[in-house]
Amino acid sequence: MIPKSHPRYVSLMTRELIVEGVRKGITSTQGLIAQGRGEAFDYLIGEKSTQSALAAEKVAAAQLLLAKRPVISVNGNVAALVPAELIKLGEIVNAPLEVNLFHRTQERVDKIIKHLLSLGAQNLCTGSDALIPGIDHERSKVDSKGIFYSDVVLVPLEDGDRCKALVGMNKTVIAIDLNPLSRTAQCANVTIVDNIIRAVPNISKFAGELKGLSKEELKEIIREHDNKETLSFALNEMKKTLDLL
Ligand code: PTJ
Repeated sequence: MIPKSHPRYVSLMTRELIVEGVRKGITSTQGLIAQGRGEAFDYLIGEKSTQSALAAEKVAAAQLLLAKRPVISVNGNVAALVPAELIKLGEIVNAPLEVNLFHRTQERVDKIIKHLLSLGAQNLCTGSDALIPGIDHERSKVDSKGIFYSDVVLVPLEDGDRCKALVGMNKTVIAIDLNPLSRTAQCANVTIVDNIIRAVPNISKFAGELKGLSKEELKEIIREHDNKETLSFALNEMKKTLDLL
């Protein structure tokens, strides 16, 4: 039992969610390592949403609202950490959730789908009848009416070649990744360098606020965004934390 008074309560409870995800068969054991890597980067941004993260989260909300066929990709880590929050975001921006795993087993896909349904998810893409070209591993398997057909995809938390392949398919990719140097972070159209536990509620909040804007106003928010600049701001924010030590 972790007491609420513990100075690292939130971080420790987040870790517990991942451990619980592994116990339930939702999260891969490799997911534990991914979480540890994320924690290290989270330390470097002060475990809070930085200015550049908030700006990227607003752009992500605008992209999702403007999309014709947005999809939210779900893996074993995010299914353990923010399932209800992803369902809520999907409802706000009218995007289905699609389970897409790197360490894919049909058993784990089914368990994650069941988990999302038990939390009230109503809009799910569950097929795996299409392949993302250029990927030689299991993450290439997608739903022909979901990720394959989408124009904007939110890919939380992965370090792989799928992001590049999706960009190659002319999709707009929004990545959430605490590591600004990862391949996914570097090749996404919009990179949010923030912890998923803060990023998803922030995107939902911005989407709620921006919902009344016109298409032109949303496009203007997107036009002002420069992802290279966002990544360099994120690295600078990390450097500032180190300089303070
Ligand atoms: O469930 P699966 O089989 O699809 O596997 C999911 C993982 C995450 C295990 C798989 O995609 C993987 O191995 O990812 P990597 O290569 O470890 O990359 C994960 C990235 O997410 C790293 O850059 C981490 O810094 C980052 N990360 C980890 N935890 C968080 C995070 N970013 C945001 N919020 C987090 N909580």
